[in-house]
This record gives sequence, structure tokens and C-alpha cells, in this order.
Amino acid sequence: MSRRFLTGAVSAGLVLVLAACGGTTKDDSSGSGAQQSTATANPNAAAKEGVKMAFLPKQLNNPYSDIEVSGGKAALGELKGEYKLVGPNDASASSQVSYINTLIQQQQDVIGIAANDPNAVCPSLNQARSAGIKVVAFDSDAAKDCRDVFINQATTQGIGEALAKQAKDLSGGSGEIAVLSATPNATNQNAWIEVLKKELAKPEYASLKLDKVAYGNDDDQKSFQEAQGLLQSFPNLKVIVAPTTVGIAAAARYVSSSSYKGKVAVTGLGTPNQMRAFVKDGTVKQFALWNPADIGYLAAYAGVALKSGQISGKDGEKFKAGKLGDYTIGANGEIVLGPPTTFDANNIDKFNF
Ligand code: RAM
Repeated sequence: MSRRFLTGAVSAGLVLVLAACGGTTKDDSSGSGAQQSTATANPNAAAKEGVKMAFLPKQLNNPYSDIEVSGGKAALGELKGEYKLVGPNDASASSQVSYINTLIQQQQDVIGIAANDPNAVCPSLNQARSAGIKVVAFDSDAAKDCRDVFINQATTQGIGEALAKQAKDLSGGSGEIAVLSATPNATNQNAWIEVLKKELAKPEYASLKLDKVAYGNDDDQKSFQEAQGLLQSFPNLKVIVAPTTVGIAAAARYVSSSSYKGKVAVTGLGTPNQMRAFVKDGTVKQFALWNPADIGYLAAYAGVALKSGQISGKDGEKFKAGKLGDYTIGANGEIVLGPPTTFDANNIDKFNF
């Protein structure tokens, strides 16, 4: 799916601010022992063939991760690279470290990682970089001094603002809301929740009260139980905002089969295929997401561009990402995929992922 298509599909109410978040140009000399590239990027360097790129998502048993890495596999096919997938079954903070160490021993060229914790993975990632391996964080960032670039699905600011707006619209403008997040350490969810909280502090959100941020750890059962717990603890709750595809599906499943159906709204970030039934049965009015496959696709193109010397991770460097078109690296090595799509009963059947 192209960025243009996504742009066209964004609902007017949730058009997101796409300006990159502030920050400085990546400083190649910074960071706790980080191995940094001093090579100057050459945008005209030939793309290397045979680049070995391993994907290490937050966890393997999450449909979202499966879609993400399918895009990476497709891109490496186009680039004549070698695709590999490894990863833990849970998204806990240190669950990825042993996988990184093995990938170093296997002499991969690029590691693509959705970090379960920004710092727990850093020593291993920097060992990888010292061994000449390029590190592309995607979906959930590692600390910026232990990766070369970060593929962000949309701007952090934009996603946080969209979550706040969803909560406000679905509450009718006032009342109690709660967040059902992924793990307490997840870089991406924590960054979005921080923006959400800043939004809620603004006068236009004064009538909304955030009761709690609960954590379902991107585990279906735990997320289901946390959703149930929120509704029991806060009888006046109007909206559950789940910025995780696992959490929103579990919360919707609980609400759809309970007496809260029709009274408590569920929204956040979900995949259309996991949410379709809950949109059709009226439990979920709207939610948002990007195409996860495009994140993996873009991560693979960035990985090969890094390994080929076309980019080094600095602000302003440009590279080509196949069917997605041209991208420019922003502040702090961040590459933004594009705006998310908002899904509702009117458009959900146009999407199949
Ligand atoms: C879950 C994961 C992932 C996040 C999506 C929205 O699948 O936590 O990291 O980006 O939700």
C-alpha cells in the first residue's frame, strides 16, 4: 500500500501532524561506548546484493509482527538480500538480548529490531555495531546511541494526539477514560502515552479524566483480564484506549461479550483483520493503524542502504525504498513511514491485513 493511498484514506478528523519531533542531528561521536560510523554516506553507491538482514520483532506470536516482517521479507527479495526471522515469545524487557548475541556470532550484516526496552538491548546492539553490523530499529525504538536509524510508523506526536482525539470523540467530550497498553517498558507505547497525557493536560481536554494506565504485556489473556479489571475498578469508565493491536483486540473481545457493550467504547491501534468482527458488531466505532508490512519493507530498504554506504543515519540523508518511494532521514536518525489510517464501519472492508 503506498503512502499516497494511506494519506487519502486518513479520516479528516484524525489527520495527524507530521512534523518530525524536535531534536538535534544525530551526533556520531555521542553515546556510551557506541560504535558510530565515521564514513561519509555516498547516495550514489550501488546497493549491495546478498545483504544478510535478520528481523527481531518484539515477539513472534503477535499477528502484527508477522505482517511487519512479511514486508521485510518481500523487500529483501527485491534487493536480492537474505532474510532471517528470530525472536522471543514474550515481549519482556530483556527477552531479545540472547537473540542479538547469536546474530552477532552468525555475522549478520543488518539487525532490524523492534525493541522491548530502549536500554536493555543496548550493550548487545553496540557489540553488534562494533562488529560492523548495522542496526535498524523499527516500530519500537532502542536508545538512539545504540542503533543507526529508527523506522517510526508515524510521528510519535501525531499518534499521541490521535489517541487523545479518539478518546474525546468517543466519550462525547467528557468523562473517565483508561489506557490499556503493552508492556511497561515498550518504547513506542510509552512515547505515545506521554504525548496523550500532555494532550489531556490541555484546556480542551479538561473534562476528560485518565483513571489508569494498565499493562496487558501484549499478551492476549493478560490484556483481556486487565480490560475486565479496568471496568470493574472504574464503573464510570467511558473509553478504553489501547495503543496496541494485542490490547485493543482483547479489550474489544471482552467488552463485546459483556454488559458493557454499547456503553463503553474501545479504541486505539489495531489491525483491520483482528478488529473487523468488533466493528461489525458495534463494539468498536473507530481505531487507527498504518500498514505494518510497510514498516518491515522500509526497514529492509534502510538496512541495505546503510550496509551499502548510501546512508549513515544522519539527518538529511536520502534513500530510495522501492514501491514506497523516496525517504529522508530526520532528526535523531528517525525515518517516518507516513500517516496512519483511521478505520471504521465505512472503510474496514477495503483492508485485508
Ligand atoms: C502491538 C505492538 C507493536 C505496536 C502495535 C500498535 O502489536 O505493541 O509494537 O506498534 O501494537
